[in-house]
Amino acid sequence: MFINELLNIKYPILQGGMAWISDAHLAAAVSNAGGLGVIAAGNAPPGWLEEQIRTCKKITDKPFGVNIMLLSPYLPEVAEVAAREKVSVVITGAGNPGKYVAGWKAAGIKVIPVVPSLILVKRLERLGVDAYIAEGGESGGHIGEMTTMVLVPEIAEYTKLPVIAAGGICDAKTAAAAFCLGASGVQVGTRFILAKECTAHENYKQKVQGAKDTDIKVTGRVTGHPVRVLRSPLMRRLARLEYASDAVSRIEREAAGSLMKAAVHGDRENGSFMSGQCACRVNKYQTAEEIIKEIFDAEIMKNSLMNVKGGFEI
Ligand code: TUI
Repeated sequence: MFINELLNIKYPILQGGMAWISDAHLAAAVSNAGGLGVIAAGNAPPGWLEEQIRTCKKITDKPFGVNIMLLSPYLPEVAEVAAREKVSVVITGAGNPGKYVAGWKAAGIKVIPVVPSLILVKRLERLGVDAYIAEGGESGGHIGEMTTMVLVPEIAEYTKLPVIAAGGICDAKTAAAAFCLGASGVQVGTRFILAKECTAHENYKQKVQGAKDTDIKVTGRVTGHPVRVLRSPLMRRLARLEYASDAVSRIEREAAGSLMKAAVHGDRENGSFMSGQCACRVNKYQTAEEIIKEIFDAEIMKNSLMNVKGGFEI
């Protein structure tokens, strides 16, 4: 099954949940354009999430999702807000969502965990999740070790559930490749940072637009939470700290709040500009609708959707 059928949307595309970047405005624009828009809860308090969900419901009558970041200090409370507000879909990231799945399912919510490896799929298979997002390390932010090219077919060959490919997907050719790898849908993050409806600070957008491949780095490997970011003064400080004897605590202290500084305040010195590798290929400011149409109207996508298991015509 393709995920547009599962999620009751027109195109098999999800917008990546990007903390401090994907709010109600971006999510509603993506949903109104026929994809699945996603509000990212990140580290935000439950009141913020509730307000965003209510705003999104006012701007769109289409399904949308909430991304729950499992390292959030407000995890129990934001998990409860998503259930109470009965959003269509909960996507989880940065951990094992095991103990929350039953509660969301009981609220009639579809649950789609991000999985960085097959081992997590094996643990989740019996819990009744609806699909997986196989997210390769080409993605922005917190990443696993595997590449999209290997992870997507590995998971698609193992599970009967739909697999959504993420990491490195930003246009028709990369999306078509994902369907060829066995995906039933794609998740696109970085490209939506340049969506006109995205409220991220202009400095963030400019950094994504101007990024060269050599500007895209991974920091924080020693902390156990590697994070892909764009080159910046903060990134250089964090990279140097990796060699300090008390690296973990110093990196965590220096990085705390830095994503908000970048996305909300556009702080070029102290901000963390998380981004996927495809930033070097993303440079057009477009509406969410233009982005989605450009991907799915391309001839290569039409061919790929028709040729892949039980294909369909958009
Ligand atoms: O979660 C993301 N991307 C993120 S979260 C984030 S906020 C943050 N900032 C600094 C440090 C940590 C988080 C920024 N970007 N993507 C989904 C994702 N999930 N990537 C990797 C994973 C993941 C990792 C381990 C999912 C499950 C997992 O399970 C481990 C286990 O417990 O089995």
